[in-house]
Amino acid sequence: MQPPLLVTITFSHYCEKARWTLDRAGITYRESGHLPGFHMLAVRRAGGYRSVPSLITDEGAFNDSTDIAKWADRRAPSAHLYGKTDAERREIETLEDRFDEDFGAHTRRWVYFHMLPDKNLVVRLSNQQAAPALEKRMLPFCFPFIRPVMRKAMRITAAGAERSQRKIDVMFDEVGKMLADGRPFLVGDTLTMADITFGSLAAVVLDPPEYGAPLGLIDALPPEAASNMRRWQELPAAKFVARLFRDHRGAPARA
Ligand SMILES: N[C@@H](CCC(=O)N[C@@H](CS)C(=O)NCC(=O)O)C(=O)O
Repeated sequence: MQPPLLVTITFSHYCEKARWTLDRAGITYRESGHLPGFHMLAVRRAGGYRSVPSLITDEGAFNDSTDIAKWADRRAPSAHLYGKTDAERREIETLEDRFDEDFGAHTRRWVYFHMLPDKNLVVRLSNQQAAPALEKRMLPFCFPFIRPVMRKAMRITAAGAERSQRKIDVMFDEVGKMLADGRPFLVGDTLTMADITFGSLAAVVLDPPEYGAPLGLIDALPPEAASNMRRWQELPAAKFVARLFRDHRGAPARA
């Protein structure tokens, strides 16, 4: 039997959430990494539905990072992805949903707002990814068509990016307050989906070196955006993310 196939946009933070989850659960998988835009065909071909991450398993396709986490939890209960008690599970599920809905879309929009104007940066970053050579060759020609589609789909405007920046500030503040009592993880005494979700979705604005695909944005984005990332990196919630990546991102279980 083939290991499950994870279809990704390599540098996408929801995809990092899925990769980290599978790695943490010790589940061996193959990754089929793609560039934005090109992922649509790849995911449909593999048997998924449009967006990534999509995990193709012998039980069918799972098209959402949380569904992938729930599947991994059933396969590897001893990883305690959803904690050790029912009360912890409820808290973790609530946090995971909040981070997915109120945070992930904002870190992504903020980064894309600063990245998309610079075609050379997008091409350079894409060339570093573990993605098909044909996609890399086609990107410089297709990017002028892909960029407006991305801007429209994610409502990437100056006003939107400003709103996202405020939302990121608020979430970092809120998580910083949770951590102020010195807890080692957001919920309970072990790494759970609350930490993996927050860490992954924050990572694109913090640039931890252990991220599961090349990022290196802090040195590549315009100075104003980079200095904002440096400001965020100093916050307690960001230092927590840096520690999660350093101590718990772990060796990949990819096939
Ligand atoms: N709620 C979904 C969000 C996934 C998502 O937004 N994926 C983006 C990449 S970061 C995507 O595939 N966008 C392109 C599309 O929908 O075609 C999850 O947690 O998996």
